[in-house]
Order: sequence, then structure tokens, then C-alpha cells
Amino acid sequence: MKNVPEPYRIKMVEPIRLINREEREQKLVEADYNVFALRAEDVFIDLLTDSGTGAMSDAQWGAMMMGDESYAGSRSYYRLIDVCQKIFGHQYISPAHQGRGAENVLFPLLIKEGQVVVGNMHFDTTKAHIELKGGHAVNCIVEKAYDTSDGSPFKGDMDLEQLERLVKQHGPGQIAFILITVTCNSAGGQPVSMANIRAVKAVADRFGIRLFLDAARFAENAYFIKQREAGYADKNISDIVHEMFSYADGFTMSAKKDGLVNIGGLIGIREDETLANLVRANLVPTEGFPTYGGLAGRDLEALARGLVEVLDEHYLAARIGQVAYLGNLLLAAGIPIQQPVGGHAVFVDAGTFLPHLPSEQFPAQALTIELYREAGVRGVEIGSFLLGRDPVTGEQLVSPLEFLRLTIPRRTYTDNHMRYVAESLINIFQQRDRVRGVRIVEEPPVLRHFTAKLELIS
Ligand code: P70
Repeated sequence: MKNVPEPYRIKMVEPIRLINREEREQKLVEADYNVFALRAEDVFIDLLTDSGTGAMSDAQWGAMMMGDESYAGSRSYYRLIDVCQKIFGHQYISPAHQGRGAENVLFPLLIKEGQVVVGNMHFDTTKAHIELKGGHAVNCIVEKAYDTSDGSPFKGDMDLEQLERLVKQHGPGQIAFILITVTCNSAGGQPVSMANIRAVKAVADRFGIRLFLDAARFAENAYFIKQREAGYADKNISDIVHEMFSYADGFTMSAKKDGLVNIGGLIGIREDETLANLVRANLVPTEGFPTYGGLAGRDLEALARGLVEVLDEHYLAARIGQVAYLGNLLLAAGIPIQQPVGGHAVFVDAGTFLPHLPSEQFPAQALTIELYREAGVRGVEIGSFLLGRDPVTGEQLVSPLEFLRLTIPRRTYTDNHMRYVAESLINIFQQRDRVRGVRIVEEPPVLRHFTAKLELIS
């Protein structure tokens, strides 16, 4: 890809600082080796997540001053609905405070006890919400997603044969809905092709099953379609987005990613008015009155603006180009990562990076800890530590992939920061046999990775 400079310049800066190695060592002990427990001010470069951590534009900050804070019927709400209807082509749009708020409202309306939700690869909070509503979350992604060295363009695609098999095995009536996550976060920010979305829709229609999108990174997915899929090179991003959403009966969205805001979520329903009314009814006791959905009027304004800005192809080229830049620096040094580089993060294959650590010693968590110790950089583990235990047997599950995710916030860091991150990881790579594994000493029953306590194995 040719180098694309960012189509913006920096107007405001926020200082960050690197505390010394001894202090970092101390902070790790105080955090029980869980980087979620670190104070952000003790982190130099924060690649924990791209969720709500990006920079807003001057136009977004300006729009925030225009927020209508009315409890019901706010002008800002109508502005957001108008923008969303145009971009996504879905008739019914509801705001929510973030992605899991949207899931919490929509999923109980779709899932009956014991039903299955088939997805390409469910994100962890999504899986948790499906399970909390009595459903089973089943992954059905193409096999090559698990081969980190396979450079295929659409490793987020669903496996169509397996999908049909699953539908026949459980019976269509037992499938609550199909959920395609774009881009597929858990597989490394890998895109889903338009052809695949279309084909999944055809299967869904044939069996009378509904198709939803988990659309947190919809614009990045559209950009990959434009770059990689035959027939889309000359289409603009808006048209591609419109087509992607035209196959879906509805969507949930964490707007903290491609909404380019610090907080927010959405629920979209294409045309089912009955379902849309139920969504609105469910919003009231959970997220709030349907015209604010857990957000302030100013948040609705910022989101309405962010959803337009994210469709700018020059922005997307710079954004995805920066993630690829970091990935390529690591690849050039021989560091194993999920290839091709995804949209929002570089996923380092920690299982291959640290071959001396078995999965029960959480190699990706060990590498996450080491990177903070080495450089004050905070990544996040996406592997067996995050996966957790079998809900029935309580046994530790083994993740097919052990990733350290270096998640790049949008419009926030420079390529110089990326070089620093790469150099730090390369330093560790050169003495990787010294990295020690970890064990869990305390954990909560669900979504344990956020709050569990760990210790180093001597
Ligand atoms: C991330 C965050 C959230 C998310 C998502 C998809 C595809 C729904 C949601 C929930 C969560 C996270 C992970 C590790 C560290 C910090 C935060 N993804 N669907 O970074 O949305 O967070 O708004 O409730 O990726 O991947 P929300």
C-alpha cells in the first residue's frame, strides 16, 4: 500500500510519560500482573483497546456544544437518526450507551433458552451476553483464520458449509439468529467479504433465520472490501457500507470504535417494526428513554458527526495504513503476527513467540506483562486467559490462538510511537526465552480477564 499521510493535523496534545523500569516493576506487582488494574497515567503508550480511546475532530467537539439535553425528543437524537438511516439504510435506529448495552437490549428479544447463535467469531462480551440470555454462542469461521501465516484477504468470513451443517444439525428453529462481526475482532480484526455476507444471507433466508451484524468496525471492513474484493475498487465507502447493511435484518454497534466517539452504541432494525417497538420498550428500563439511550445529547451530536467522518477514504487509508506499518515493522524482524494485518490492531502470535510456555501458563498474558515491564506499553491478552473456563465443567479452555493484541486508538498516536512499540517488542524477541509464564490466583466467574489476579511462575 502506498504511504497515505493523515488527512488532518494536530490541534491539541495530551502529555504522556514513561516512568522508569523499577517503578513499572512495582506497578505490575500492585496490579497483580493484570494490566487492566494499572493506572493509565503509569502507561506510556496505551494499546489496550481502540474502544472509546480515539481523538475526536474539531467538528465533533464543536457539535458537542450544540447538544440538546432534552430528556425526550431531543434535536440531537433526530440528527443522529437521520444520519444513521442514510448511512445504514435501516429504518429503526436506537442509541445505547455502548455495544454491550445494545446487546443487552436486543438479545433477550431474539434468544430463547437453549437456542444457538452462530457467528463468525463472537467477541467475548457478546458471547457473555448470549450466554446470560440462555443461548449458546457457536463460532463458525473459515479454517484459515486459525493459521496466522495464511495471508488470505478475508479471514473473517464464515465457513458456509459448516454453517449449513450447524443449521441442519440443530434445526433452523433452534438457531436464534446468525451474527457476523465486521471486522472480526477475535480473529485479528480480519475483514468479511461482501460475497460472504451475501452468501450467509442466502443461507439465512433459505432456512428462515435472521441475520444481524456486530458492526463495531463497519467502516474498516468496508475499506478492506474496496481494497481487496473484485468489483469494489471503484465504489465509494458509503455505497459499500450501504450494501453490507442491506443484507442484515438489524445490527448492534459499539460506536466507540468506528463511531469515532468516546462513548456510545447503536441498535438498528432494517424493517421489522414489531421488533423495533420491542427494542424501544426494552430500552426504557435499561439504557434509558429511547431518544437518549444512556447518552447525553452532546454524545449523540458527536456520534452523528463521527459516523460521517469515518467514511472518508483518506482517513481509512491512513488509519489502516498505520496499523499495517506497525505490523510490517514486526514482520521484518521475524516476529510472528496474524497475517494479513487487521484493521484495528496487530495481533502478535504469542504461542509461537514464546514456544517454551504452554497455554496453561498464558503465554500472551506473559508477553503483555513483559511489554509493559520493558517499555511501558500496554497491550491486551486475547487468548486462553480471556477465553476462561467451560461454563459446565469449570475446566480451563484452550484457545486455538494465543494473541497479544496491540490495539491502535484512532487518530491518537504517531508513526514514531509505532516505531517505539516495534523496537520494544523486538528487544523482547531477542531474549524471549527469559519471559516467564503466569498463573491465576483469584478470578471472578464471568469475564474474568478484566479483574483476575495473577502471579509469575518462578
Ligand atoms: C475491544 C472492545 C468491544 C466490542 C467488540 C465487538 C466486535 C461488541 C463489543 C462490545 C472491548 C475491550 C477488550 C479489551 C480491552 C478493553 C476493551 N470491544 N462487539 O477492545 O462493545 O465495549 O462498547 O460494550 O469489539 O475489542 P462495548
